[in-house]
Amino acid sequence: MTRRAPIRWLRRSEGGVMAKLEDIYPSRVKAEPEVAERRDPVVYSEWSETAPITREQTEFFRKNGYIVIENAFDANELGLLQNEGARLSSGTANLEPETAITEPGSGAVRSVFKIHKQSDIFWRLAADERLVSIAQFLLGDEVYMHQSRLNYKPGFNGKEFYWHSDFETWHVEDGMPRMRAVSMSVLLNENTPANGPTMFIPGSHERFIACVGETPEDHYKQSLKKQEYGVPDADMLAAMANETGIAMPTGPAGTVVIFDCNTMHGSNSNITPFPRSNAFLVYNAISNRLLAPFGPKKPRPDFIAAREDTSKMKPVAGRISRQAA
Ligand code: 6CS
Ligand code: FE
Repeated sequence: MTRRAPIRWLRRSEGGVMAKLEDIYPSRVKAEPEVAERRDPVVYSEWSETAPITREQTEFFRKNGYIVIENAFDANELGLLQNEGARLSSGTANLEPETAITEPGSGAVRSVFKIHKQSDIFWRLAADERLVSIAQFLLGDEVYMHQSRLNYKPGFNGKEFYWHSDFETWHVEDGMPRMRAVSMSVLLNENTPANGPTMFIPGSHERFIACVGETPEDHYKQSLKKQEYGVPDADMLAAMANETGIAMPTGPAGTVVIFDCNTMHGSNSNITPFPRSNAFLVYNAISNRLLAPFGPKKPRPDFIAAREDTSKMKPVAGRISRQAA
């Protein structure tokens, strides 16, 4: 039984009249976790021969909430991306200070955010037609970059990302209205079963897990290092994992793992010598731009949740090269 969510006022007036917007995915408001059915499509477009992915890939994504695209980028492109990734974490890239996140317990770089705005090469990757065309197809709309980040998961020091749904955070803390966003993880190093690849619970995207616990002030300052709010409870996770198992896509650098904004995922710490650096690009539908957060009053900063530049992305064809960045 889907409990009707409390009516909430839209904090952005439409032509002077405050429109009411129902929060259909309330979370962090109850003392007990809850499960609600997804109330949004997974694939927003009809498949046809002109689609950028096969019918099988489309149906796999609809059912499981993720797909794997192999060999999307060639060795030359990967060399450019890997060198650029190293430059961004070197301390000499003149980054916006808040965008570089270190690992809890060490000074190792955990993530660099907003890479599409701080690097021509990563801007070019984000705008690549091979990625944007799939995002447009899955979301059935023009798209913009909601968030980009390079998660380095360095050898020995790369700590885990506990289980979570990105959408739960993006809805509660960023005001993302509906499930109409998709993440693309471009593997810059080989992801093996040993060095902390992203794990998914297949089919979990079809349920919205409402979490407990009130969001702390400036939560992102903690959550980007180690997320402790907006994470599902163990019973819920166990039930889902027992139902459909845990998938752990691995593959060589150049593989792209695409997953729905609401697919439950996480990854283990990396105690191997081999880094697991992946570039994450989050495409949001133009029709799904952020409103006021459904939880805390204060929106998160632009480097995590784009509000300043939500212009539609124009896909760029061809291979990534130093000149064409
Ligand atoms: O809060 C966020 O937006 C970030 N946190 C996680 C664990 N995944 C999505 C994103 O990187
Ligand atoms: Fe995530």
